[in-house]
Amino acid sequence: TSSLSHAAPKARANIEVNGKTYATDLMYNVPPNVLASTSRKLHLQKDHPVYITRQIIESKFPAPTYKYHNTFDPVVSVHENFDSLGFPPDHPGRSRSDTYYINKDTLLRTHTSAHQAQLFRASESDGFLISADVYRRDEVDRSHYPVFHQMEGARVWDREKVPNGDIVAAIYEDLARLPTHDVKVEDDSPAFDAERNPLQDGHHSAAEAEAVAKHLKRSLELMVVEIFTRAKAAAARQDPDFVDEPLRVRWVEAYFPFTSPSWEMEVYYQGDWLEVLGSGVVKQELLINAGVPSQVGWAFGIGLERIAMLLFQIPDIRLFWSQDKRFISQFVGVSDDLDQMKRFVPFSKYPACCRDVAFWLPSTSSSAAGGGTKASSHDFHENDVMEVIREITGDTVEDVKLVDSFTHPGTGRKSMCYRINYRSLVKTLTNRETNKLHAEVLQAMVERLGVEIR
Ligand code: FA5
Ligand code: MG
Repeated sequence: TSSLSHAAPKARANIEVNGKTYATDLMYNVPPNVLASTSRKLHLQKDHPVYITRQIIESKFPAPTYKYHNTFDPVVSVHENFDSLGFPPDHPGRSRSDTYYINKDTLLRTHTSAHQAQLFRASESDGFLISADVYRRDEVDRSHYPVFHQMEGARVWDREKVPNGDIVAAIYEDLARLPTHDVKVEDDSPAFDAERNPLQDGHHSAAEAEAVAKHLKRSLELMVVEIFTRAKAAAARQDPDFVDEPLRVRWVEAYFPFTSPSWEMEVYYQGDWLEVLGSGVVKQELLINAGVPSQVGWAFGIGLERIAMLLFQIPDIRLFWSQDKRFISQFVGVSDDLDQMKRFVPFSKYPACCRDVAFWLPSTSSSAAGGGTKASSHDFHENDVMEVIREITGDTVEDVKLVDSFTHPGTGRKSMCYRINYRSLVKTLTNRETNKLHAEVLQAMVERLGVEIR
């Protein structure tokens, strides 16, 4: 892990992803460890928990109504990832501090929604599911990793194909074909919100949007009930005395540029509400732009690791990337027989070693009105710190937290202090190893971020 070069992601003329070559430019910001993840495809690796989770969710969205797409390439255009979905030009998600760019027009998809437009246009089925790896510059902790997996789902009805053009009747008929469940679902969110989540006036009647919402919510509730039923069975298989808490689910209003109205589903888990997915009524502009203006429908996007962590009680997201037999061997055979599924039994947790890094941000002097100079640090972004740490330490850091920040009253310079929690998943780190890694982190932060260690 300590042999990685300190150099910033090299501006290379060309890079290769899954056998295809792409030209880079000044926007390029993909570190080698992230680029290497593009070949892993955990969702296609039989018996991997991400694969098993995909399998279970797919079982609740059956073919041929839903068509599955699991091999879309992670390299997409800025247009597909953002423009086609109605992201405004100044949306923060577009920035280089949040998104991995290959070049100014091309990036590693940040979500599976990047493929919505192409599938609406293809219009091969009433519904689809897309599972894929997605990429985001983000913080370092037990539930965040720069690569994770999402599943996108969508279902449409066509005004020109349903009997009498009656979308509402057609949706309620399909709804009546879905099973019911007896889980208590809290849903206080208003049907519409005038500002954030208006009815798409001129495109849908309120009754149509509400029918779509009902079908969406029931479909996803059935999915989460299946997950929790299987999770409880897995726990009981290991521990006959296992007592299950009743599943609690709630819908909360949300905002996405490509759906209205929109909701997130949250599940009560270990004392807290956990967001598992985003969803909503598809914005009609997307369907119009895809050449299918007579269709109406819903879409959702779910985090597969987040569901897999609930399903198997996997405590740390880094484990998904582990090639350690002690991890992999626990899931062997499950893909072929889901009724064999057991909870993950953590192997020993190795001790943690904390080190702090305190530094002054670079001061970019600019002439102040009075002729003096004032420090400013507008270029600093926390994700840059996170990425340097990940690149130098590999998967050896469990989390990184900001513990202090202040601005010097005299010089106006800003100081930050981060606490890095070193803990390997596979061995006990010696003090010497930790010190060596930490020294490399400090050096890389000075070289790459221009900070001054305090
Ligand atoms: C989206 O990505 C939207 N594309 C979802 C969507 C699709 C909405 C279709 C409407 C219609 P969001 O950024 O909230 O939304 O991510 C969706 C889910 O991905 C989250 O609920 C969570 O389960 C998972 N997720 C998000 N960020 C991370 C992360 N850093 N690590 C692991 N899982 C994550
Ligand atoms: Mg979200």
